[in-house]
Amino acid sequence: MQEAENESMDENLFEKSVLLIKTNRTVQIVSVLTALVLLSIPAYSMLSKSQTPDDEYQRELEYIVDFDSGFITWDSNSNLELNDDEVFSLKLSYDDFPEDAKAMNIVSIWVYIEVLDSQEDNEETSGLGCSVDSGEDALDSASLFSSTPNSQSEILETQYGTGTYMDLLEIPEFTTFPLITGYTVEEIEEMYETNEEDLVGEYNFEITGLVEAGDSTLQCERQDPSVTVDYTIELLWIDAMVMEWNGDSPWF
Ligand SMILES: [Ca+2]
Ligand SMILES: [Ca+2]
Repeated sequence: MQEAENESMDENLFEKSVLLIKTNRTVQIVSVLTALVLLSIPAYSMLSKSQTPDDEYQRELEYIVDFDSGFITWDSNSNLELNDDEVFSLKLSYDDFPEDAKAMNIVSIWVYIEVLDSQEDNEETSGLGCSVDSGEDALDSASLFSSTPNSQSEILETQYGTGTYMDLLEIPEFTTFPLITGYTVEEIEEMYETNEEDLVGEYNFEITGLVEAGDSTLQCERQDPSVTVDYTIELLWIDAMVMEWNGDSPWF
């Protein structure tokens, strides 16, 4: 009889609680919030787990970067003969990269020209007085215009030889360099890698011959038909190796 009474009381209490929840707005809100908090505990745990990957601890460490690097020839000509003001134009694209270059991390282009006439000019002389006084060669020149897909361009001019690097990767700068800290190894490696979309586009190279004949002398005419240029276009690749700094590098 006592048990039946207790069961009856429990049922009444339960019904009253449900009724209270149904009728009391404050209790409803508190119940909903409690449920949300309970539901969000596993969700929050999963979220915080995904935001702290296994390599997160690497940000606390210090690193140094060492590089392997090398050049792959893209185009060259050691005997490009140009008349005065003649322009040799070369339009290339990423598709024209050598196959082995496409597999490497290309970070820069090295362009070089050399005026071969500065060693042995091909000036011609004609006239009766040439055997007495033929005059002297005048140095020829060549100019080089280069542009890359990342809107870099440069003009060089030389009587001998000159070259330039056209960077395709913005080399990262660290205030703590040569030590690097605050990043994971993967993040540092990515900073030293050129994205393929930064390589796609037009690469233009124009070499202009600037021919100069020496002054003619009495009864000896001087003429210079051409200038011969040697040019080389090389692709510079790097492979960055990120190593944890252990305090005994030979660099210091
Ligand atoms: Ca000359
Ligand atoms: Ca010449």
